[in-house]
Amino acid sequence: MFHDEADVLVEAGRGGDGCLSFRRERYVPKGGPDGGDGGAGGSVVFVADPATGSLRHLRQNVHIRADKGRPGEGRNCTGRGGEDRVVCVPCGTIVRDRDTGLVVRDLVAAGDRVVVARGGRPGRGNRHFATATNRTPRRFTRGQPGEKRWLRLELKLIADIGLVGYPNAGKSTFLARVSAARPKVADYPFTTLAPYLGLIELADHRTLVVADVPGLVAGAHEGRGLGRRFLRHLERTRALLFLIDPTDGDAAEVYRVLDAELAHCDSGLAARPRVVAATKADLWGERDHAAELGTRIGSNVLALSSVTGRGVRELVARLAALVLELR
Ligand SMILES: Nc1nc2c(ncn2[C@@H]2O[C@H](COP(=O)(O)OP(=O)(O)OP(=O)(O)O)[C@@H](O)[C@H]2O)c(=O)[nH]1
Ligand SMILES: [Mg+2]
Repeated sequence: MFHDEADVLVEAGRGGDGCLSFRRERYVPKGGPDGGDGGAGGSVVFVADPATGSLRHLRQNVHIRADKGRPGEGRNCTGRGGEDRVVCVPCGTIVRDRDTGLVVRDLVAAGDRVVVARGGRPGRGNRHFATATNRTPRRFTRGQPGEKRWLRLELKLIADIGLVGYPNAGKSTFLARVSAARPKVADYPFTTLAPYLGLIELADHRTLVVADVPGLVAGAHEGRGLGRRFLRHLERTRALLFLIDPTDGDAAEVYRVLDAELAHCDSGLAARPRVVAATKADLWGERDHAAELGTRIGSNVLALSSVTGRGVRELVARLAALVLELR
C-alpha cells in the first residue's frame, strides 16, 4: 500500500461564547456588567517533519479537529483558548484544498508550517455592550465556528537523485550498499512498494539524498505495473540514476522503454541530467555489458555490482560531481 496520498477533514475549534454576568458584591449596588470574552478556538496546523516518512498516520485519522475555546466567565474572566492541533507530515507534502484543487502550501523544508484551519473567533462578554443609556446590557455574542474543510495531501519526495529502473534491477540493493537505508531486497519484482529516501554520506561530510521508487515497466504511464503514480517522486529530483540489469532482457531496449515512460511525464523528467549504470556485473562472465550498452545508446555506462562493490565508488563520485554542479 502506498502512503503518499491522503484526504483529511480538518476542523478547527469553535470560539468560546461571551458571558452574560453582572457584578454582584455587597455594598456595591448595581455593579456593572462583568461578563468576560470567550477563548479563541484552536487551529489545525501542519508542520513538515523530517522524521515523518509517509502519510500513513493520517490514513486512519481522517477527521482532525482542534480544541474549542472555553466560554468567558463573570468577573471579566476571559475563557481559555483552545489548543492548536499540530500534525507532522513528511517534508515534500503538498497540501491542497480538495474541492478547489488549489495549493494551500507546499511544505518543503523541515519546520515549514501552515495553519490549515483557523480557530473560531471568540464571543464577546456583555461588559462590552454597556452604553450611557444601557448600563445593564444583556447582550453578548457567541463564539464563531472554526474553519472546516477537506484537504488532499500529496507527498512528492525531494531528493538529489531519483532511481529509475525495471523491477528487480537492483535499485534497493544499490541504495542499501551506499547508505544506511535498509530497504527490503528480494528476487521478485515490485519488492519496493512505497518510495523512500536514503542518504549517501560523502567523504567531505556532504550528503546525497536518493529516492528509491518502485520499478517502472513498459506502459507505466497507462497504469501498468504500479503505474505512473510513483513517477511524481522523481519530479523533484535534480538528476536520475538509471539502473539496468543486462542479464534480464535486452538492455538497450530496456533503456528505451524507461526513457519513453519518462517522456510521457510533462514535468521535464526526460530532460533531467542522468547517469546510466548496468547492474549485477558479478554475473556477466566474460561479456562487458556496460561497454555494449554504452555503444548502443551512445552514452557512457558504468559497470556496477552491489554485491562485489565493483563500480560503486566511481558511481557515487560521478553522482556527487553531477549533483554538486547542479546545486
Ligand atoms: N548478483 C547480484 N545480484 C544483485 C545485485 N544487485 C541486486 N541483486 C539481486 O537482484 C534482486 C533484486 O534486487 P532489488 O534491489 O530488490 O531490486 P529493485 O530494483 O529494488 O526491485 P523492485 O523494488 O522490485 O523494483 C535481489 O535478489 C538482489 O539480491 C548485484 O549487484 N549482483
Ligand atoms: Mg526495490
